[in-house]
Amino acid sequence: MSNPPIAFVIAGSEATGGAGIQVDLKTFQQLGVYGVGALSCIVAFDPNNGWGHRFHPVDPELIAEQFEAALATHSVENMKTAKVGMLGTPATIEIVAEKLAERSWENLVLDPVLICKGQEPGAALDTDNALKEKILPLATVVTPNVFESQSLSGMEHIGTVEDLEEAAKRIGEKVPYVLAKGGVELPGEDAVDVLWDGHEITRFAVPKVGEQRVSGAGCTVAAALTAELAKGNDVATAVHVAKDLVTRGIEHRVTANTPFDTVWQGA
Ligand code: PXL
Repeated sequence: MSNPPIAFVIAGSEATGGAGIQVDLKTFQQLGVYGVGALSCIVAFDPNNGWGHRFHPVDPELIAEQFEAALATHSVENMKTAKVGMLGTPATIEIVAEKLAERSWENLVLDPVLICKGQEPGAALDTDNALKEKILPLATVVTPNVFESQSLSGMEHIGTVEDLEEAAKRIGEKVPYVLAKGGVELPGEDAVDVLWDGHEITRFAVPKVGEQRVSGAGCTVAAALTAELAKGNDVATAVHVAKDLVTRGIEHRVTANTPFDTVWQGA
């Protein structure tokens, strides 16, 4: 008997099930990948206050202990792929950068969670800057949404797919592969994501499933991409699988009392 492919994730817990490590592990499982994970923070939405974020970082020492456990359990040959989700504070970023650097990862997918839906942009500039400085250089693939693409590329405005492509190329000066996720944010009939591989742009377009944003779509795409890389697929193939899975998951979305429906990874 051989082991299934294994992927490691460091991410936050988001208790409603619509984002964070809950999404990552469900997505891994759906794609036949054994998930291993450490918690960076805990986010508890406040239903009595507009579902605002109540954010609680995990102590850096406890983050280090989780890395110690996970990395001792699965050797380098068996666990070569990692995903980085929400980190949340400069102290968290510092310890995560240090611990990630202890292993040489074949694939390191960074979902650069700068803000979550509902948070104020620019609320945590020091965190954004630490992420760019310490984690971005470790990534082999980065998966920014439109807002994050703007921030990472330094572009003033991204209003079209062409703008998103330009942003992906600029971010690509720092990371080998950039999957910039347009989702439903850009005008047009299709939800378009663009992949820059250092040489060329590939567009991944599927008809939008309604105009409403769905929570967890970005997390799901990045997690599915991670899972497919852990299986040994190349980045372009992995993006195809990720787009298929998230589109199906949005078509079969989970409705809830929260302002956003969420993706059903098991669809
Ligand atoms: O969708 C971004 C995100 C990622 N991770 C956690 C979150 C959120 C947004 O709410 O809470 C833990």
